[in-house]
Amino acid sequence: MEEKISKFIIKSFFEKLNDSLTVDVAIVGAGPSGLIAAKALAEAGKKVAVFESKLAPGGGIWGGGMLFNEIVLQENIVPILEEYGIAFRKAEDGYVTADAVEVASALIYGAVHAGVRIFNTVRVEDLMMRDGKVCGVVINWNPVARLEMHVDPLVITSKAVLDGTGHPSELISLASSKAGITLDTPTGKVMGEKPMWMENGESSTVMNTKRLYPGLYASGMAANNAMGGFRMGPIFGGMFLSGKKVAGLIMEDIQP
Ligand code: 48F
Repeated sequence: MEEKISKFIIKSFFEKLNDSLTVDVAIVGAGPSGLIAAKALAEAGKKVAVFESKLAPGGGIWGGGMLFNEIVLQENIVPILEEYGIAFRKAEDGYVTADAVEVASALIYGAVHAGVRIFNTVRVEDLMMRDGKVCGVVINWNPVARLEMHVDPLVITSKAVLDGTGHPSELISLASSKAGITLDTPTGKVMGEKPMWMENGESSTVMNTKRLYPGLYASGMAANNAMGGFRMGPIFGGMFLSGKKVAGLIMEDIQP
């Protein structure tokens, strides 16, 4: 019995992994913008894998503001909440609140249900580039990285890579520093996130969501860090719209 249970897990997991060695879109980071982009792309028929370094996907959603597990969204996001079946409560001045745990779990389920493969505890540690284009990600188990074990990684090839790693914009930063490429930012480099300014941060997150190099896109706080946008805390409308926007940009670029 015990042997069979282990075999079932190994077989199913390796079927998933094998089938994800080449995807249309590799998304790095399962925060709100990455998860929303993943679902939209999968629903449009794209093969999508999400790599998340933590055990639990969901990024910065779970803890709401300072561990008060409620998040705030603008009323124009209500259609997206309804798309996911997420309950919300009206606040004042055009805002609604939602339970952070419900939002995180709905976005995760929404992506997986649409056909996205989420690989948790997997850290993307590098990019693959050919002929002036990003064409894949280099992965390893996050515990391997954290314990600084000297273990070589595996590679996933893709038509597009989305940096949804949040505040550090890890892949964009890596592409700039290691590969020395010129990003599509005002300076050609990572601009760095500006201090807290909620209103401005919300709109700039959507504006800053873009392709920064052929094959390489940024959403959410990664886009803000790359483009020098403002920080905005536990208000999430910008993250949702950023995910939708980047999915559209990627779809335009990778249409067969
Ligand atoms: O930061 P995060 O939630 O991404 P986001 O979509 O949303 C930001 C908001 O949550 C919040 C905010 C709202 O106003 O400001 O911060 O921009 O999630 C990023 C995810 O990426 C994972 C990380 O564990 C987190 O779950 N991640 C970061 N680096 C890597 C990674 C990496 N190298 N490989 C895999 N996952």
